[in-house]
Amino acid sequence: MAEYKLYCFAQSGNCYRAALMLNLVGADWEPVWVDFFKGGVQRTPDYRSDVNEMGEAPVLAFGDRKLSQSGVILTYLSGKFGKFQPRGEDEQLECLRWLLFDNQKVNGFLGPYRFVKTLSGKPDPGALNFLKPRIDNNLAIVDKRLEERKFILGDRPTIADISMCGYMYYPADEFGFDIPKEYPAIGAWLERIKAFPGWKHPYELMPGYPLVR
Ligand SMILES: N[C@@H](CCC(=O)N[C@@H](CS)C(=O)NCC(=O)O)C(=O)O
Repeated sequence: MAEYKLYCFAQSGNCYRAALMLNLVGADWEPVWVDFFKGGVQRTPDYRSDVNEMGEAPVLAFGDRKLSQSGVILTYLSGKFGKFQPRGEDEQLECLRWLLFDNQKVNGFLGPYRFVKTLSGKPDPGALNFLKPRIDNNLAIVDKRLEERKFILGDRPTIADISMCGYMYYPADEFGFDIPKEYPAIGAWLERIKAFPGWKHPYELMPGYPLVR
């Protein structure tokens, strides 16, 4: 039995952050498929009592512990494996600042946008019109930052990078816009991460692709 189990599904960039980190640090892990689309298993009372009271994936299970929130999972794994860690108080705070900005406003908007547009089966123009200008604004902020440095915090990759790339490797047609093309500094940074040993595309790394409705 693998040391780590990750509750996840292929279409989730939130889950991808954790799955990618597990692969990049060389952890002994296996996925547990969360039937998000058809079964909505994450909304059942059993999932909430046994897996995650917040009703979300990803969840990392090991020993008798369960961690949720990708930022917490990334923080735990970086400490455990001594990889992709921010060093010193200033870098730790800077890392947290980018994790929070990402969770709320970068991937925090990209995920719902793609879901509403492509995966929900019923695109809602009002929701898309609300999210798109915010996405444009926030991707431009990340792109500008990456014009000046190789990784989110500087010369060295940290969990801020692994968090920030969450939804950005999914196909452009699922968003209706091409992130690496429209934001060249983001595109070059995505290529740098892709070159890390252990990198895999979300659809290769997690179960549930292609989506069957
Ligand atoms: N901030 C959380 C977000 C997790 C999240 O929203 N996960 C989605 C799947 S991508 C979920 O499980 N949503 C619950 C639902 O819609 O029922 C994280 O980074 O782990």
